[in-house]
Amino acid sequence: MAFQYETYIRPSTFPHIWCPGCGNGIVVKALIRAIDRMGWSNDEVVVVSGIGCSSRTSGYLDFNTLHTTHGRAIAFATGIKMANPALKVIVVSGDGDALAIGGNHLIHAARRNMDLTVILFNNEIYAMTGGQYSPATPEEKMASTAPYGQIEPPFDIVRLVEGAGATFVARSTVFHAVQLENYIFKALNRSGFSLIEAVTNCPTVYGRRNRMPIPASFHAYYKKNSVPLEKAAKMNAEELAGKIVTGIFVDVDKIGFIERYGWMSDRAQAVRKKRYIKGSSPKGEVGN
Ligand SMILES: Cc1ncc(C[n+]2csc(CCOP(=O)(O)OP(=O)(O)O)c2C)c(N)n1
Ligand code: SF4
Repeated sequence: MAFQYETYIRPSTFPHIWCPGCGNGIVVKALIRAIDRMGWSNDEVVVVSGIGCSSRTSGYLDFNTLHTTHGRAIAFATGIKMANPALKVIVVSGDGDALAIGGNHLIHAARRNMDLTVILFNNEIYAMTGGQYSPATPEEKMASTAPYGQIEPPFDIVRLVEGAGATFVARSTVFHAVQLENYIFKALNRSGFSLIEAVTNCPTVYGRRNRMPIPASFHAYYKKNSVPLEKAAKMNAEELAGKIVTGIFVDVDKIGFIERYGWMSDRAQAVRKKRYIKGSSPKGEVGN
C-alpha cells in the first residue's frame, strides 16, 4: 500500500508557503516517514517550531503543534516535555532560529540532555526575512547583510551540540533523503537530546545571491560534495574544505534529563517525608 502522507498533514493549511524547489518539503517528508516507522499515534507527538520558512512545518502537520516565537521553540518544547514526559516532543528549527536568537536554548538543552529531538533545517541563511546571514552562513557567501561576502566563520553545528553534551548527533542533506529519514528515525528512538542537521536548499534568497538559483544545482552540489564520516576521517583539512561531512557523529547512552529529574523528585520527597516524621527541618533550611 502506498504511504499515507494524508494521515500526518493538515489539508486546511495548504497550499503551503514554500517556493518551488525549496528543500524544506524533503525534510518534512523524511520526518513524517520516520514518525510513521515509530508507530506513534498523532496524539502522542508534539511538533514545536519557532519562526522562519522551515518553522512553518508545524502548521502543516497534524500532530499537537506549537508555532511559537523566533528562537524559543526549544524552551517551549522543554516545558511540554517536563509537564508530560509521555509525549514525544520534536523541535523543527531553522539555522537562524536555532543558532542565533535561540542559540542559548540549544546549547543548554544539549547540556541538560533534555529529552527532545531537534531537526535543524540548515539552509545557511535567514530565508523568511529576505536573506540576512546566519551563524551557519559559510565565509565568502553572499547575504543581504553581507553584500561583499560573509566575513565571519560559521558554526560547525555538529561539533557545537556535541561539545554541549548532546547524545545523538547526525548530519545529512536533502539529496540523501533516505539517509535523512533513517537518522531521524534513530534519533526518535533515543532518550536524551538528539539533533539532526538537515542540510537543505533555499534557491530563492540564498541561491539567487550565490549563483545557484536552480534547485537541482543544489542537489548536484550535495551529491558531489558530501563525504561520509568514515571517508572524511582519512582526509586532511585541505581536502575537506567546502565538503559536507555526513553521518552519525555522536551516539552515546546517557541518562536523559526527564529520568534524572524523576530520581531527584523521589529523593526530595523522601527527604521531606523523613523530615515530617521527625518533625524537624534540615539544618539551614528556612520557611518550612
Ligand atoms: C524576536 C524576533 N526577531 C526577529 C524576527 C524576524 N525573523 C523572522 S524569521 C527570521 C529568520 C529565520 O531564519 P531561519 O531560522 O534560518 O529560518 P528559514 O526562514 O531560513 O527557514 C527572523 C530574523 C522575529 N520574527 N522575531
Ligand atoms: S525563501 Fe527559501 S527557504 Fe523560504 S520557502 Fe523559499 S526557497 Fe524555501
